Amino acid sequence: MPSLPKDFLWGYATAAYQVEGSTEMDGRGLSIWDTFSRQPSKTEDGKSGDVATDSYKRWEEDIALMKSYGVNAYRFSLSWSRIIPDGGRNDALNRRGIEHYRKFLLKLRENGIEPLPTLFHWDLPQTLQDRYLGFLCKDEIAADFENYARICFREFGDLVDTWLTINEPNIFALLGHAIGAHAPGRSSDRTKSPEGDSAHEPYIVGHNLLVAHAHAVKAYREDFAKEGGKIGIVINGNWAEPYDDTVESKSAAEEYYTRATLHLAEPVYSGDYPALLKKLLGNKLPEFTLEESKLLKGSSDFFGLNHYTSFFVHKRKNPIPDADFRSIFLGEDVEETFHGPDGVEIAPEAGLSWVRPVPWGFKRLLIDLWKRYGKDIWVTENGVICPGERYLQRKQGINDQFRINYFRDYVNAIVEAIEEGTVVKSYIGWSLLDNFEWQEGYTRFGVTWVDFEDGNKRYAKASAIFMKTYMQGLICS
Ligand code: GBH
Repeated sequence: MPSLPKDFLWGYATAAYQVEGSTEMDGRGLSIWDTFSRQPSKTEDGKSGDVATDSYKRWEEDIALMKSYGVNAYRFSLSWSRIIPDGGRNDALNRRGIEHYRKFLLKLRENGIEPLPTLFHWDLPQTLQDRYLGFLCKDEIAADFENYARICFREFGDLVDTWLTINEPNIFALLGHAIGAHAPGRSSDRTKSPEGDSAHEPYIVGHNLLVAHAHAVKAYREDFAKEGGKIGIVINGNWAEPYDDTVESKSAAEEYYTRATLHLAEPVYSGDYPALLKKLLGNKLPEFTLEESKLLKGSSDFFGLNHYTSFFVHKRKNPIPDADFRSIFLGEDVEETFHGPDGVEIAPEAGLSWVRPVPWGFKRLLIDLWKRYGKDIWVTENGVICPGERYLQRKQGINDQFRINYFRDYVNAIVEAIEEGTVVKSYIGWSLLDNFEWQEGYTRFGVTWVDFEDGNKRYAKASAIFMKTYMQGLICS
């Protein structure tokens, strides 16, 4: 029974630093992820994206692979430091980087694969971090990001119909400027970073990311937009299910959801932070100027959603561990758990501690976001690692039944949400390839097994084969 619309886009996602490698090739400048992952003990086994899946060189092979998987869309990110090696508005362009992405975009189009490029997936040019602390400095970063965006619109705009500005501003703010687990690694924890203020910086960075996004969108709409052209931001959102029926649990879940999911989403649609967040944070939360608020309101043509998992949430039962900077950002009084009130877990464990398959939570999230903002939802990432997958050999590893079930159930949740009136336009799985999973080193989120020990050879996993038939069966012809 076909049940997804004819123009539904589906495929897989990656991000530049996680797959490209060739970090010194063709005039690329350094990004904060190069610098961060080269410091000792910042990533698992000291790994970096220096080689990654070697996709900067193997891009034609990647496109052929996607073609064989039957997808009609590919989400990837552009590396700012390949396009403007020093990043700033007065810095030189790098034609070789621009040429690479043009060839890449053309080839995708030739193969009937709709490109969904993201301008910024966390790999800020290092020079901008050195010059003015990157996203901590609002006016500078807004102007430099706008300039970079304009160059991309000008150079690639004829080949792109849908632009994504910034990937998961909430995660960049939290992990990069409070926990210190991601570049630029800032934190109040002095064992991690000589500088940083976890109680304040993530809110400032989150704010400035939104302002930068809004400037890029204004530039696009005024000077580059074409018939059918769209632009929007990508928000990471978890669903928070109240642990039980008590008032405490319900308000804890609301607080968690507001902080973790709505904080940097709502301003894009309403022009301001959620009222509850303002109440909870007081003057820790920066205020939008009138002009910023006007710029932001309506600055996304859709709701770009990255979603992986859901939690039960209740009022905190255990004291906050020292230096739990996650709580500073997500609520000091709330606690998330996979364990339900009756001792039953929300879902079985997967291959990483923070993700479990909860398709019903995804459905609730889709319906909630649709009701709140009434914007078409573009699912731009969703995925899982199978239990123990990281430690398997290829022969076992490619039989990723756990991922098949996850994808099938999450796609079915979309079908159900659509039946109930929600508009969902895409389903993009994370990821096309096993790749460099930031501080976790090399893991296996892909529908393609990459042999990191043997020349990065690619092998389709069972999930890639399953999805081809499953999605083609669901989409109306
Ligand atoms: C996505 O983030 C990223 O966009 C993508 O680059 C990444 O490869 C993919 O997920 C898979 O991880 O310290 O407790 O917050 C998803 C959101 C945010 C989920 C960070 C995992 C780490 C655990 N991620 N979080 S915690």
